Amino acid sequence: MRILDAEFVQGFIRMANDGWEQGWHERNGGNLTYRIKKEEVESVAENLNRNGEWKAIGTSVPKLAGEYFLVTGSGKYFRNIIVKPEDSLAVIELDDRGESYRICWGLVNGDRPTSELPSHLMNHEVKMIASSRKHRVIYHAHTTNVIALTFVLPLEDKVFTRELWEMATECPVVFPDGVGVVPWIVPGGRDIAVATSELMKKYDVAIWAHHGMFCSGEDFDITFGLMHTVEKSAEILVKTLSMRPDKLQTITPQNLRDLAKDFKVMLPEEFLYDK
Ligand code: 2HA
Ligand code: ZN
Repeated sequence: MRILDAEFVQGFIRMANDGWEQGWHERNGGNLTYRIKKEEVESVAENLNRNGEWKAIGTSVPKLAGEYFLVTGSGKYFRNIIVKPEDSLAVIELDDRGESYRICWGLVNGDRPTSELPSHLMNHEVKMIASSRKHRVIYHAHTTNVIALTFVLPLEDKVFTRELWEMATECPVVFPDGVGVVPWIVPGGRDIAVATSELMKKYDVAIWAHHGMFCSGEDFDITFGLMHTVEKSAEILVKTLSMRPDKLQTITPQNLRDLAKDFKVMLPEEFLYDK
């Protein structure tokens, strides 16, 4: 099969373009990676070159040894993915120790995978284990309203989780584990990768202060939907705070407990504190 006809490639391109249309990917902002299923790798095998040069990932992800990923390229613009995917994207293979990768397809103009490859792969490793191999998508976007909130709310998991849950009734159901917050750290390196993957053991969402968000999920719909839900909730909070700094009424901790019961989700009590 022609690789661009494969359903997982089409789904990846659609999700990337949806993110562009949301306004989350100015210039070369953001990155997306997908852990390809074995049968999907086999279905496009004739497109893959296995003679590329091995390059260091910059961190070690031994549990991901031998896995294949579809990834965005470093410096590539999300806006261009839909028109020139073979220039913007790559399929990479990891070596048998999870320390190096090689490009098997794409990046035809000789570029590198996303600058956030260490963060993506460390998050993939953590989420693959935590979800019994179900999670396959890691998405980083520059979501405007979440970023704005990182200037005015304390950078604490319990504050962001509770505020975002209160802003839309669907939120506690969509992200019942809450959200984690990473303080400002230089992007692209191992330090931010370690801090993010530590939070991802507990959450599917990590907010990077003054930068953006990381989301993890089983497929493109779930992961895009998660990013979209969190960012929409942040937008409502920004609007609310802009109208008046205190809320006249809100969804209370008891409302949240009642919601959890009916929707059969577990909301940790640590987020249901009295304010
Ligand atoms: O430019 O978003 O975090 C890509 C990024 C780096
Ligand atoms: Zn970024």
